Amino acid sequence: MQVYVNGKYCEKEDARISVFDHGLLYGDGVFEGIRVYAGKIFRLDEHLERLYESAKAIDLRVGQTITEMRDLVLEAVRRNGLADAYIRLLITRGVGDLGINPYTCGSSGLIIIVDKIVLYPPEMYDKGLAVITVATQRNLPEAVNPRIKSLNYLNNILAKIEAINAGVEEAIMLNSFGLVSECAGDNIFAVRKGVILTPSISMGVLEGVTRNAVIEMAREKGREVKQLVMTRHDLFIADECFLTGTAAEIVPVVKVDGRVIGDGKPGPITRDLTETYHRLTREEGTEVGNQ
Ligand code: PXG
Repeated sequence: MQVYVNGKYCEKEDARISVFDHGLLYGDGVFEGIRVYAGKIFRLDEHLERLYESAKAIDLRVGQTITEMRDLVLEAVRRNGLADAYIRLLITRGVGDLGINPYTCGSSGLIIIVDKIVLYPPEMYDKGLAVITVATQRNLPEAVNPRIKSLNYLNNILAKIEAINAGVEEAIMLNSFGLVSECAGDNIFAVRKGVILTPSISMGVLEGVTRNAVIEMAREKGREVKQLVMTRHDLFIADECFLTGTAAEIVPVVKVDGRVIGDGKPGPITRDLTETYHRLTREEGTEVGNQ
């Protein structure tokens, strides 16, 4: 594996950064998780756009233009020679003094990891997940806005800890009004009477690339999609529920806080969207090429 770290490629064991990088000291930075399917990068430009928007929001001045970043990502994938992979792209604030002042930092840091994708067990997709609502609230948009995909994931990690300790794999997080926002590492959807529902971005949600793809696919199929205010009640009475994310893709949810969703099995709309999503990820995308 060849990891790109601040201008150089190195072996995994040698992929290191300074302990004075504010990315490490304060979680001051932004990142993306991107998939490569059959030699094509899925929605690369959407991921890059979100990365640069996240950087902009925290006034992180990225040392590369978006076009240069695109070329660096393509080069990193090519070098690693994997047709199916997961790209972790990180921009850190860079090396600075020990104080939190980000403006003491020099140039931004850049790390590109291209690794084999660890697929979730097939049972998770066949049987569906049980999830719970956790006590840890999603960050206030007025604090660290969940729209920023920042290197500081403690809010999500605290939620994940609660879920794991309760014996389930994912946590539903509510915002400070007690409304459904998203899961620790995925967006959430419900289906009721054929209509697809998901919390609107203003509920304190990351605008997931997979979320956008699902909305687009569903509308192309002629389905109504609503982005709205959702409560736990909307999940309890849903016919279907599923989660979306780059790594997990589309995962059916069959139990929420002990309530069985629909008939307790992944629903037909979830299965249909999953099939279409698989086709989409294999058909579209930016060719990595081999030059
Ligand atoms: N919400 C949050 C909070 C996320 O972190 C998503 C939604 C889905 O977004 P995309 O663009 O991927 O459809 C994410 C992204 C993990 C892990 O190990 C998950 C994410 C990022 C990093 C690690 O579970 N999910």
